Amino acid sequence: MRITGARVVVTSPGRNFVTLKVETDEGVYGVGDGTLNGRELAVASYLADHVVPMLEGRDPADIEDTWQLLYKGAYWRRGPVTMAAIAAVDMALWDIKGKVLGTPVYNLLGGRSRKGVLCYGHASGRTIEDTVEQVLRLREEGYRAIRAQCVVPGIDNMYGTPRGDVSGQRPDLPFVEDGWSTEKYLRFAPELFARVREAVGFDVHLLHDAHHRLTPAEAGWLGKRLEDHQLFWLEDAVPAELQESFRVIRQHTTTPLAVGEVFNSLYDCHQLIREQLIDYVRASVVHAGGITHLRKIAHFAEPYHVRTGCHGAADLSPVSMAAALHYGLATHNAAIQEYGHHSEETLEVFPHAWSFADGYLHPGEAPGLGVDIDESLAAKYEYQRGYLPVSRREDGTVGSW
Ligand code: CS2
Ligand code: MG
Repeated sequence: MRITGARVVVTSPGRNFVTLKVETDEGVYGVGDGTLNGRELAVASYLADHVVPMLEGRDPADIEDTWQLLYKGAYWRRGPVTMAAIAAVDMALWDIKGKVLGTPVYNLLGGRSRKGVLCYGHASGRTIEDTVEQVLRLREEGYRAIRAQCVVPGIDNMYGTPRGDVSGQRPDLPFVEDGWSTEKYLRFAPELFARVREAVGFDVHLLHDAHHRLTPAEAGWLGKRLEDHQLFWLEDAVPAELQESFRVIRQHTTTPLAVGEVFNSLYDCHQLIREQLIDYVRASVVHAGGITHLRKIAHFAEPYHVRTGCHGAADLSPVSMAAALHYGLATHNAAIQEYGHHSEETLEVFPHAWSFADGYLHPGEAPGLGVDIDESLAAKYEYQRGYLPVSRREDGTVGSW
């Protein structure tokens, strides 16, 4: 079997997705996700203009060799664009391999390690009462793990809360500017979790995303005050470019730490793992080089008691979700999968075999990844340039959104 070509499909059913379709001379094709929120066309061009010509004529069965060729052959290694492009190829080749062998990809990764992939839903309220209500609703829907986020009184628009009036939207900017106050947030977060725990008890895992906004000392302070609420994890407490900064957090708190949805290779987290500075790596199949590389991160992490909890917000496509669930079902130290809900039109564009039941996600038994893209439907949703918001503190200083 030989690869005859590959097509990049950019579609925007509510938000932009980049999908790679790798075709072969025996009619079998595979799909992969290359979506990089806010920079989608960079990956689309990287694939179409630079990667696809390298694939033509190759044997799609040679997944590891193709990965190494695209990684080392680029000379300029790593980075979010490169690794998302490699990921798209990698997912597509695993999809083809499963289809050719007539088996779901998880069977090619060692088979089932669990009955289903524990997942977490999103409760995002405007008030604490609103957030509590959403947590209780999600528990009723069967979720065993729930992330709780809430608007902090006095902060206009912020990450993880329902977008009301985009008060940060300035006519002269293509992106929204959110507000931020660490002081107000630190005073508020412990109260949020006291109220949520009081309402939901301890039978449900609670998670929280600080979204890169604290210093290590602030994160240590917050983690200590959350310990009695037994969070499953406190995510992205601190930007992790300086991996050693997590030593400060670890000195102050035993609240489990998760980081890394922005990581795109093992090199971004090997110190965090080696020094056991974190409990969960958040790297995803689309941003960290595909199933092939994500497994290497997981296998490196396993002896250090570090598990994975893959990013899975709605800006990662259903193709990513499918690949993540095959990875998650088979990988011993895959602990939990984020389950961001896609729009109805997105789910129609990407027919899939994966499903949710009783707090777990299942990849399904279809050969390959069990997901596809309906290209005629995809063509109805033109690309629309979009930006992630930017965060500014009360004095106007740019922060981490
Ligand atoms: C968030 C994401 O789900 C999460 O943990 O950090 O929603 C993140 O903001 C987006 O994926 C960025 O594109
Ligand atoms: Mg996050």
